[in-house]
Amino acid sequence: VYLNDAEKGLVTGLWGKVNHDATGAESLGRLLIVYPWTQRFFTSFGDLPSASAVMSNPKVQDHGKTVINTFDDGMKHLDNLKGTFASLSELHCDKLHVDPENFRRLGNIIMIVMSDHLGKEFTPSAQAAFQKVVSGVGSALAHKYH
Ligand code: HNI
Repeated sequence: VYLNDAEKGLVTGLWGKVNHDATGAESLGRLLIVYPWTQRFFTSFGDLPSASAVMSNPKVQDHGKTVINTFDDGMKHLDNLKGTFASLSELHCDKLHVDPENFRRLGNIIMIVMSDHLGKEFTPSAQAAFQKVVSGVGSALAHKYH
């Protein structure tokens, strides 16, 4: 994705202000609640009978952290997202069979969670810059699909 210097500054500045682990855990939990059919990928997480059970599930939280740490890696390689996520794209396609639409869903949820955490600081310009990042990560993860 192409971000100009102002957008890069905006994105990295705000990303530095949010708690990454909390953002990852909350985002994955919300994905599983808002799009409940995504739970079928995560049978190893055990029973997820209610929204509060999802949000407090330690495996959901752990995996959310794993995902967001990788996302963080992407933030450091905005000029080469496709290369950075190439093998993860293969994994999600060939082994995990995750519909790539879910990358877009999760990206949008990450933005909602950031907006909640940052409040007014998450300005329209910040949202625009972040939308490029999450869309870029989503496309990179979908890139090796066949
Ligand atoms: Ni995803 C495993 C990164 C979105 C389903 N995923 C991983 C791992 C990383 C990762 C890292 C661990 C790989 C390994 O063990 O080698 N996933 C990411 C990133 C995004 C993402 C960066 C988007 C920003 N994954 C999604 C989505 C789904 C998803 C949207 C499904 C809805 N991922 C999985 C599943 C696994 C997984 C399923 C295997 C989990 C397990 O260990 O059983």
